[in-house]
Amino acid sequence: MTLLVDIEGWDVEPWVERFARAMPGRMIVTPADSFKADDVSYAAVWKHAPGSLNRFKNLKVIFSLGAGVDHVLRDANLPNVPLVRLVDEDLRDRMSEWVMLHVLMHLRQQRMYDYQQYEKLWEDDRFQPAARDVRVGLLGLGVLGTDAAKKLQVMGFDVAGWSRSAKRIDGLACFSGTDGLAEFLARTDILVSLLPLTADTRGILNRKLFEQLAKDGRLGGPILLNAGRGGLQVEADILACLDDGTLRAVTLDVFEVEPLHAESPLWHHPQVTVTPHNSAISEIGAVTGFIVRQIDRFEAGESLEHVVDVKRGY
Ligand code: NDP
Ligand code: OXD
Repeated sequence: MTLLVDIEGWDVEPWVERFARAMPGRMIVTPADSFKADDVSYAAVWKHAPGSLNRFKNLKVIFSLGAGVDHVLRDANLPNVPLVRLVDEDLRDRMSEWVMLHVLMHLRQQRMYDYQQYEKLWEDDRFQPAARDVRVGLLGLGVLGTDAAKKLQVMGFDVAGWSRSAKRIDGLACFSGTDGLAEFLARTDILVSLLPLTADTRGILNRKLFEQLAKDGRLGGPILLNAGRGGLQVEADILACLDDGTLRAVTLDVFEVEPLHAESPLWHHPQVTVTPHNSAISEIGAVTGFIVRQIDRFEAGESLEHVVDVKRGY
């Protein structure tokens, strides 16, 4: 069996090396190598060229090297084989760290204290609300959203979540579907987006949604964090809503176009914090370990885990 590692935008060599170490005796190839297309049984991909997987007639499984699969499903000519997405504790914990960091940064107004330090200003008279008085809402209660929600609860925040299907999670106010969205938004001071990018969620982070966020919160206006995908957000609306006070501040890890272009006003907006799509990286050892386990299961006749529902889009 041959494993094709097809990566755009990251250095492929360390991945090939790690797969080769983890799967001795197997062929690990990249699209740039010469190999027999018919020998390829598995493909591990990050942003492969659409249409390029069709020539592998004996392909059995496609593995996404990330938790999101929009980069795979944008391929309209995808072979009809199972698509497995990454579910991994390391990635999950990294995402929760990022969420905690930025929720706390907004709660404790750290950007303002950075500025004060720079200006040598000793001013400690600003109002500091308690975490219990701040309502955080997770858009998406999947693997990542649920873990972040639980960790925010430990810090004392008043946490709710929104998902497609109805859920019951201890101590968490759960809302679902289009019907539950308005009520969820109306009780949210800090909105954390951990949704996948699908036909239903594209552009969901827009003015209409921001205007439904709580207006009576303790932070002086609603705050948005998005680490889901850039395609969820309408950046022109985010900027206009920051300028007219509909939003107080945002932290964005993902963008409509990545890398974020140099002219984007998001870079230098005083109420915007930018991170370069690294809230939760795919750590090579953790990801290759996950894929090797899935291949072992598959070859032992067991079912694959975390197979994507292609129709649903995640
Ligand atoms: P999951 O599939 O486990 O969870 C997705 C959640 O979104 C589910 O709760 C699902 O609802 C909900 N959802 C999907 N569509 C809708 C909809 N139309 N309306 C309401 N809720 C919806 O995904 P993960 O938690 O593992 O990952 C989420 C996303 O995070 C990934 O798809 C990826 O885009 C992004 N990501 C970003 C990273 C980064 O570095 N910035 C790193 C890793 C992931 P239900 O539970 O009912 O199915
Ligand atoms: C992912 C990502 O989907 O890194 O895992 O964005």
